[in-house]
Amino acid sequence: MRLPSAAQRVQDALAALGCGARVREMPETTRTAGEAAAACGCDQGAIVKSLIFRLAGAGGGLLVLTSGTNRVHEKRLGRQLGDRLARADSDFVRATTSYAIGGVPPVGHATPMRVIMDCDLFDHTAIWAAAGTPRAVFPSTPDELAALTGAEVLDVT
Ligand code: 5CA
Repeated sequence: MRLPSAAQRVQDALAALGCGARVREMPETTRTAGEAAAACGCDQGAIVKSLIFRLAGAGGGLLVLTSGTNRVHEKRLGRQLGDRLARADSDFVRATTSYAIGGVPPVGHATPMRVIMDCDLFDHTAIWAAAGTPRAVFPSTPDELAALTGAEVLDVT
């Protein structure tokens, strides 16, 4: 089956990283973590939210991979990183990742970014992340995702 070009770019990025995961286009929307959990038939906590923040001090983006049921404590995470996290608007997200909000994947971005991963994702054996479009996802495991992204694992809540 042919993938939309944004999802194919994620599939290509995974392959280039030596990862055999297969991107799937779901029949239903996976735009939000709740919708993605319903479509994948998994716990919402096993959905990976790929969130982009702006580093107010250093400039540039920060990718935070968060469990689908968690909220990032921006002040606390900023303190841990020695910077201040600002909300990224949709233009910033598109410019830094080359994907639109709702389909931002954890890999294959336009700009390499520092990556933080929520330690709560390690409570799940199988996890699902967005793959470029609001209907595309790919399966992974916490260890694999951390290796693929070079993430630093932290408590982000
Ligand atoms: N495909 C799903 C699940 S894999 C997904 O991408 N979920 S998500 O949570 O990672 O992406 C939506 C996130 O984008 C929201 O949690 C929110 O942090 C962010 N977002 C949504 N609307 C905006 C907006 N207008 N500006 C900035 N960020 C936004």
